[in-house]
Amino acid sequence: MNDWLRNIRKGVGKKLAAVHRWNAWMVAFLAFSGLILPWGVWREWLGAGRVWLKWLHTGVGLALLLPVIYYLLLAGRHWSLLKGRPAQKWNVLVVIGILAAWFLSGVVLWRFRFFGPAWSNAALTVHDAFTWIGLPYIVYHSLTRTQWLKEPHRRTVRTDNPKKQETSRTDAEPLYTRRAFLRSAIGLGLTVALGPSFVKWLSSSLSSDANIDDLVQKDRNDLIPAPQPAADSLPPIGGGSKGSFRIYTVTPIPTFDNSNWSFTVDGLVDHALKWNWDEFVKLSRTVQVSDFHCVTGWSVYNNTWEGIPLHRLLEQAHVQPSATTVKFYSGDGEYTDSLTMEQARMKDIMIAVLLDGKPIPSELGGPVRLIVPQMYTYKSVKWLNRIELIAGDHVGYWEARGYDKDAWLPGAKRT
Ligand SMILES: Nc1nc2c(c(=O)[nH]1)N[C@H]1C(S)=C(S)[C@@H](COP(=O)(O)O)O[C@H]1N2
Ligand SMILES: [Mo]
Repeated sequence: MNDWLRNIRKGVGKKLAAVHRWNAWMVAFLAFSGLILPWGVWREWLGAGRVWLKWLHTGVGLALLLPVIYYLLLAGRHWSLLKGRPAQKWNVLVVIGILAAWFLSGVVLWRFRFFGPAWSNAALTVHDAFTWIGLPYIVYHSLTRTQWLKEPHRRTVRTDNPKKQETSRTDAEPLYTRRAFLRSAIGLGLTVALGPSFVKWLSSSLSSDANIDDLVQKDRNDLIPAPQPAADSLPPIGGGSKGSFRIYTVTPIPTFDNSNWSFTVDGLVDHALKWNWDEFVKLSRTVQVSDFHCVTGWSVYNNTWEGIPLHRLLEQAHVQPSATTVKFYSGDGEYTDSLTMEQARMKDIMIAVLLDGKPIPSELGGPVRLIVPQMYTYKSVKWLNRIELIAGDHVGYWEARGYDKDAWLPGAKRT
């Protein structure tokens, strides 16, 4: 695309340069916002701003269609300008391919409700994969094209003084090696900087192992005695979870031991309930297998959860007729969510204590987390330690920040 500069005085050249500039700025913004969005530290820091940033990312992503369409209208003429320059032609094709993959997978992620978890999941993998391929490519492309890396005779090509061009050209010769060196240095630097994260991403997305074992190993919770898995839990009747949990938290990960953990059911109930860990692990549990779908597009399938069905605790506490909402509190002191009374009576909602026969590790919300299989998992409060029955509405953490109050999965049974 160096040719553009040479053809800059021609109309097409100017238009192409403008398209390129617009496209570059939009991609830069998308890269920046796209990298920040899933990043734990930023999730916490951005709070409500994250939802805005997500909308902006989506909006700019959709608007990316404009420069691409405009380019396609000019493409014929651009192509003839690139005659005899296969490398440049390849560059155009690669960039358009990357943009198309980002765009199409982005549309699926944007319309996740229409496409459902299986498609969103595939789309997220594609979106991520092309970030790993596309970003280094584009960063390399823009770095090696900055003015200071170019041969001086390119830089002075615009001058009308032939003498000056002449001198530049001669001066330029020794610099060519410097340019080549810098290019390889940038390539190498990018490989070293991004390679390890790429390999890590690749292996985690290819392996079906959720690494739950690792998390259980280094679990920072210290609750004694450990819950003993039921026969259906170990070996897990679901055959073991498939996929990787992404560890989401809006606070630092809280840890618990016997001295600071308890579980409460209170509010509009006849019998408020409170257990310490010793008492809580003795409550009888059931086992269920369900899928876990985050609204941002990743899923973990076939999780075998063992725990206490929510409806059983509600019956035990005798919910008063005036209660309309069940409010769930996280032991992180920050995160809450709610279900209507009717939703909360669904038989598959579980106060989970074990995952695939092992104690739920602190990263994944242990010792106890909520599981609402028929809804997106922002409803599945981690580090659950209190259930309050209230009259009126409660707007949960993410719902206050723009998430849909209706978290039903497509095709949910709702009973
Ligand atoms: N306390 C608490 N619970 C939470 C969250 C959180 O940030 N804090 N994130 C929710 C979201 S959006 C998802 S997708 C799941 C993620 O669960 P995981 O971190 O175990 O993968 O937890 C949900 N429950
Ligand atoms: Mo989520």
